[in-house]
Amino acid sequence: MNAPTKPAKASNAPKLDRYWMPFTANRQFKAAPRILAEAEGMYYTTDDGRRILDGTAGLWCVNAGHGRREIADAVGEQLRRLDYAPSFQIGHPIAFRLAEELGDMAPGGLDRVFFTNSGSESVDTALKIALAYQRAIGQPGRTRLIGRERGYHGVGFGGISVGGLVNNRRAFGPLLPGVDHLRHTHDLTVNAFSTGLPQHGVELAEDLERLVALHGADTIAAVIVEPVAGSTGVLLPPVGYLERLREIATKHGILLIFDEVITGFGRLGTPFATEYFGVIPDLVTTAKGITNGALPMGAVFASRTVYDALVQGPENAIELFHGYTYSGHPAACAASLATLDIYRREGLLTRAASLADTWRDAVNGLRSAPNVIDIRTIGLMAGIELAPRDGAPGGRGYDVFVDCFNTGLGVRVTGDTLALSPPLIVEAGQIDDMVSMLGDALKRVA
Ligand code: PXG
Ligand code: PLP
Repeated sequence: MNAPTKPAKASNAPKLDRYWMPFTANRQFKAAPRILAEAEGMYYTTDDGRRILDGTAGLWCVNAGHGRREIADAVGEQLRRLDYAPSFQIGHPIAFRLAEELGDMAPGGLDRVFFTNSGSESVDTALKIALAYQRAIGQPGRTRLIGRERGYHGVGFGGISVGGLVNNRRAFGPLLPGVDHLRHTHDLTVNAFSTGLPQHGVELAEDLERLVALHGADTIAAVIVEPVAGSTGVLLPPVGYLERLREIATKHGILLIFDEVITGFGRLGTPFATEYFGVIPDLVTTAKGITNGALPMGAVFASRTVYDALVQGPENAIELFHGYTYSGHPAACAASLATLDIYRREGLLTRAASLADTWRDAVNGLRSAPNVIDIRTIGLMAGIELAPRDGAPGGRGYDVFVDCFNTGLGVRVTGDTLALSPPLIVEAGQIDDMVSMLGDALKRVA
């Protein structure tokens, strides 16, 4: 009898063609995939067993580091006790408990909490609340929404309308009507290599006055900005800029929305950017770090003024015709409560403050690396901007990203700007590792 021929080694590798990947060059990726299989602490492990130092907390969300058992256990327990319950005209305890806890730590005392499932949903929710609020206070003509160039507010129609990234907008038609944009504040001719907030650009807040003059304040419901713009390449607000936006918005009865989907939950060294800058908006959008990235969830924080204006009228009338099937999902609430517990126990919401100087100095060690034209840091966040290649913007940034991935470091790239935003548990030695790996990659990539 012939010995059976050895079967070809079975491959566990999944087929790649059916999954339409988000924000990905699908064909390029599938020709040379990068697959993460496991994660623990500060590291991912790839499907071929390589360790990758997570320089970006996943996508800016895994603030307490990977593989936190407390979160997994809380979610498992919750799913076994109450897997799902509707939140329309019915409640379940854990959503109230979470709102209570979030309210205690609310940015600027905005302690009324609306649950969503992502940053994009938080943004759409906040924009709708702003419109409904203006109507509720007898200003129904205020339907205009103001965003900012280079802003990223997720991918819902509301978010891309007020957003300011052309690639995210141009394929999708006319978007929401009645939207206008402030100019962005990024100007390397005057602000390159600033340490701390950029000194120049406070006058760009006067753009809001310009739009008021153009459209009339009585047509404008709200203005939304990221206190620090993340996705577009870590753009810090010029000194005095957010304060001035607040003043102008208040003067004209315009609600100010801070999109804290990235800056929320400790990224800057305060629980929210609202505290970092000492500027209190009317609405704050969050997501990502609210569950340490373990389950999808977002929350909008509203001031009592906004809430009270809307939650009135006949007691049997629904006050806000808005909500998601999974608003306040029990498992997401459990993940969030366990996450907040870790943040508190380990002091993570302020840890970035104690590391910010170390971080700034370490990342600024890359100043003289090839092609670096600016470095921006705040809290545990950094943008390293590279000169674009002639005629091929984005190419150099992408090549550095791939080189880093192949040599063991996870970075984000947007255009030719690399972003770093490690889990808030990062140690000084790991910061050095990140900078040295990135420095080596910059030397290799022409
Ligand atoms: N607002 C802001 C300020 C964000 O950064 C969103 C809204 C949308 O959140 P969701 O959960 O719908 O994605 C975001 C998301 C990157 C990157 O690499 C950033 C985000 C998402 C994915 C990638 O910069 N930010
Ligand atoms: N589409 C249909 C047909 C639905 O019934 C629903 C919710 O009931 C939605 C979309 C919205 O889904 P979600 O509440 O998960 O955002």
